[in-house]
Amino acid sequence: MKNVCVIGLGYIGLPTALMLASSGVPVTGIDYNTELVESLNHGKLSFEEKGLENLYKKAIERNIKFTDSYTENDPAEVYIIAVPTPYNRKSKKIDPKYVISAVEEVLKICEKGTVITIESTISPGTIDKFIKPLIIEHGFKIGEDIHITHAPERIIPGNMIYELEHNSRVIGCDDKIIGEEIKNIYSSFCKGEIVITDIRTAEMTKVVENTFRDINIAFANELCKICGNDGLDVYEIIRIANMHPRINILSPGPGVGGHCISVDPWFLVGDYPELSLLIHEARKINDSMPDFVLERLADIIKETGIKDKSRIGLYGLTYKEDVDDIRESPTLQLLRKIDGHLGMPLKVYDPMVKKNIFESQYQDFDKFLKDIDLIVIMVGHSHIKQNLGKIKDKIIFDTRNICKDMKAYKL
Ligand code: SAJ
Repeated sequence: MKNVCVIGLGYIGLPTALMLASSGVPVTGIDYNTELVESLNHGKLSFEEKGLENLYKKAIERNIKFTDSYTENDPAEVYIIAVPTPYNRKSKKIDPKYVISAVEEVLKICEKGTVITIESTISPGTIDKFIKPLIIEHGFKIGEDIHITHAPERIIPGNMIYELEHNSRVIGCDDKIIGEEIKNIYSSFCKGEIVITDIRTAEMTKVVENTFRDINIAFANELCKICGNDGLDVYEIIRIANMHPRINILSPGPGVGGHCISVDPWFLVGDYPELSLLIHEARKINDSMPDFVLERLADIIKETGIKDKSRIGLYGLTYKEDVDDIRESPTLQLLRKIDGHLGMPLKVYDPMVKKNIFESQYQDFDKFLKDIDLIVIMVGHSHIKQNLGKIKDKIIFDTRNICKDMKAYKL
């Protein structure tokens, strides 16, 4: 089996490295964050995910190594890059700086025949536009000295380990033989079908998948506004519509967060502004949801006659249920907007977030409940579903439709 090095030990790189190692592939994980590497070397994982601890133990038994140095080990034959790919908020285009610097580090140490596989989501054309010229600039011949492939990740936080094993995948390559070699490596753990195609198709496919989901959620959010305007129950309407064999509408919510769905569609808007009208509109609808929550909240405050606004609490800081990732979360988006609306910080609590980010953040659920009269459920963690009895005397604003048989205001 080829020696593999996974660069970037975050939400995607770490589970991928552990999965490869526990399936018998010799793996080194590299991250420039020395603290992260140290904690991984001391058995401390950097985020919570179902099954991750077990996988880590297996990978350690199989001698996975973690380091912050590219030169500490012998060069690998395959480098899998799983670093963040943010977008430029102004131009809406991808900012490939992390991928570029990871590739540059590899180019400094790699040997002839090395394969670089990019797992990070990238906008269509990124490899042709940024990565190939970089390789040539460094004096390598693509297809001879260095091979480049794209194997975008598809796993969903909250069910990553299962999906790593069972989802199908795509590998984009210039050379089918190299594609087969990379497929062999992923086949060590992936039971799903692995399709080999060209690089641009793989790049576009990944972005299209996340854009599809963003548009579907935007449709649900727009329906929510339309139905609410007429006093109709959007959840019941979606439930019935979804009984149709060809309809699958997603759920309205307080916004779209995370580092994927709320980012990747912008790549298409940035690169094809005149052609991506629906995609752009969907992004705007989803980005409008935290404001919509605030408008609804203002109505509820009026209707219930709440005088003391400091007794309002937001439940949930993460971008979705049962994960500890707060990146781009609807609650953070909302808190950024709140000044003009309520004029004071809301109390916040999230059982998954152990670090205090806000002054008004609680770590004790009961204490949080004692200090509030109105609870806004921003995230439907299992924790709140199991504790609905504790909030039954509060005024509830449920943006996730988890309070089925209790009195609660909905979006
Ligand atoms: N959301 C809704 N309503 C829904 C579903 C989701 O409001 O019906 C919200 C969530 O609360 C969250 C956001 O959308 O704020 C995104 O959550 P998600 O669960 O839809 O997706 P992610 O970002 O956790 O993972 C997605 C997945 N992509 C698809 O399902 C097409 C995953 O497979 C990708 O690997 C991941 O993006 C990624 O890294 O690209």
